[in-house]
Amino acid sequence: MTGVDRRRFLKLYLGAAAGVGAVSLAGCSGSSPAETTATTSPSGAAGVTTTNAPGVTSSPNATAPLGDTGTFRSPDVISSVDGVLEATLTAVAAMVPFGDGERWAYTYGGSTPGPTLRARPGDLLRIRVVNQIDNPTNLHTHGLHVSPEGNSDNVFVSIDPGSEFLYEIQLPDDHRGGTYWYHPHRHGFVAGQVSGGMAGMIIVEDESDNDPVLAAATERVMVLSDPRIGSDSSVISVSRMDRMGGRQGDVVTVNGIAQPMIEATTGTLERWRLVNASPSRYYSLVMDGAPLVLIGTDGGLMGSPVAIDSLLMAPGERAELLVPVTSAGLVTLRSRHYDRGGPGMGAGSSGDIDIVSLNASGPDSEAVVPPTLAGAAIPPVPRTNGTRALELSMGGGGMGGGGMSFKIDGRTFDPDRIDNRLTLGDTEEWTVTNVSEMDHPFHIHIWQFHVVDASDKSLISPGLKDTVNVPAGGWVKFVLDIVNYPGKAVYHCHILDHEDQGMMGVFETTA
Ligand SMILES: [Cu+2]
Repeated sequence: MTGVDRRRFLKLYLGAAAGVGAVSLAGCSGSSPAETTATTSPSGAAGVTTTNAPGVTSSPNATAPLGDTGTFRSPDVISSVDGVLEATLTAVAAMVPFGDGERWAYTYGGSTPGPTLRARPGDLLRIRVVNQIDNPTNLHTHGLHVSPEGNSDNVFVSIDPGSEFLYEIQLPDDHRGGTYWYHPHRHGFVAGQVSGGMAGMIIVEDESDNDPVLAAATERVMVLSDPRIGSDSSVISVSRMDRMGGRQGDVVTVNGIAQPMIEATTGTLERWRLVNASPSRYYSLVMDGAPLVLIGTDGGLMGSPVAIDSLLMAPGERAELLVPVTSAGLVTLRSRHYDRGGPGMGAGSSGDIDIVSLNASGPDSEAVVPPTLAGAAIPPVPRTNGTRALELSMGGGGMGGGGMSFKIDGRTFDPDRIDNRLTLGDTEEWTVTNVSEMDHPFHIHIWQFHVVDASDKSLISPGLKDTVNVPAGGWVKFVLDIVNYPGKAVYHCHILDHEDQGMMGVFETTA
């Protein structure tokens, strides 16, 4: 399979710098509400009756959600106070509300997603993780530029059932503002815990958030997940085929709610912070009823908003959107069919599904998307002094998938082996090639990078990234500035079933 037949993100409307510019988006209504599917009425399906027996492959949901639609709800927020963010994240299995009933989930303190953590550059995150589930866990602060050692963002920590661990994660004074997230990273248990519901957003606010347009916008946190729906822990049991393809859930949720509805008034701007916290599912996002305006990526805000017609979000990726609410009616963020390849028939495909809708009321009114965002800028691509090549591959297997292996540079993960040795102060261009038949999102800890070239040019991001899709049979080149933080950390495929099966490598950075 090649990238030729794929619809990809960042088909820029912007031919010229004028682009989105100071375009007034008043009256821009896109498709009519009649074209959108019924997102306001509950679907007839019961919310909690579909239980997956262990080992049974559930079909990707291309149809109505199992739960009824609900009102949009934000996760709880824990903010730093006087430079310190104090939080306790208790990993515990619980029944959580879903539709008219409940579903089983892994939670932080009874909630999925966990609380949103809001901090500022220079803050200390003091996060106590208490493990009350029956398998080991830990915590990764995905995207943060922090130390990977000790009790900082150290994925080699293991917190056994019944025990706890205190993380102290120091943000540097010059940390970029942006949308980051946290989730367990205990090798071998990651896909089950994240698919079960253990994830939450981290927002770092900096001066770029003081832009008057952004400051006046209504901010929404959107944690996209796709849980399997059931009444016990069998929902995190998966078949070999699920593990090969990467498990997909029964229903797509935003902050735990299927197809939530936002009520808004015309003349306002909405700022949506999205994270794809699904273990394997890709979202190919389009917007009906409003333009799709990208203002930020994994590594924070870009200097200029970019109008796009679709946005691919692989697992682990974040995006910030600005949604102008200009006329009464429905605005719907929808994910279209996307085929990420796979060893089995349709293992990695996702059908069309509505993600979240906004119901606007009021007279037609302007909502102006600014040409630039004050204080937001992407640093220039630094000059490189070295190159490095990595290869993603899948081997073995065959019919039924027994023994399929997931490798980087021909090896599966070994925490005691250093796969790449890096030197502080270097700037390298990495080429990650995918010789397998399915897409793999590549994620590196500690740093953000500049995607400078790719086999599919639509993957060249205008913003900083820590996770990038590497298409089946394709490649991606990025520039990595190896600044700060010696120590051992990892890069890996963010299809979490693949990571758990060893598609991960260790790098060590020294002075
Ligand atoms: Cu993968």
